[in-house]
Amino acid sequence: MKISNPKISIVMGSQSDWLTLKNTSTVLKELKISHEKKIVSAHRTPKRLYEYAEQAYDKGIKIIIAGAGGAAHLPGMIAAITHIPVIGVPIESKTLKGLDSLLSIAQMPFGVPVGAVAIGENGAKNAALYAASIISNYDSKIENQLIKWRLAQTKKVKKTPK
Ligand code: RP5
Repeated sequence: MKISNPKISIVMGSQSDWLTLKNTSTVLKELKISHEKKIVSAHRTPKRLYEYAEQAYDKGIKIIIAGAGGAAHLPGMIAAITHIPVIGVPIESKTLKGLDSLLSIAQMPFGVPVGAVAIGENGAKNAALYAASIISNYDSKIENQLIKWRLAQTKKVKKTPK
């Protein structure tokens, strides 16, 4: 996987989020989309957060997929600093099962949008597919990969249950 010029950046608030976000990386690899992976905590590493978000555009990043749990302000803070589209993945938290993460990510006030996907693994996988759909608008190689991926998924669905 070539990561010298990644189109997508996967960023997470903690190492513990990787268990979920590695599913995003897996789907992006299936689609042959170059991506980088970073840990940036909005509250534990605020300077790193600013640097990361400020530099993303100049690095050529087209979409940021940001996963965070609990008071999940990472995606919103990144979206506040850069105009690159941010897809937020709510991590399933221990105490509130990720409802806290989902609401923190989805309830952005007017002016700074974050696209929210489902809580946990499904959301992490869909974030990759959604990002691929957006990039497909101007990248025919990725569009072809996405169409192939979707066809393979359709073929896997049996007509009758076993
Ligand atoms: C958030 O706090 C992270 O996104 C993570 O989901 C949650 C818990 O972090 P750890 O205590 O596991 O590092 O910032």
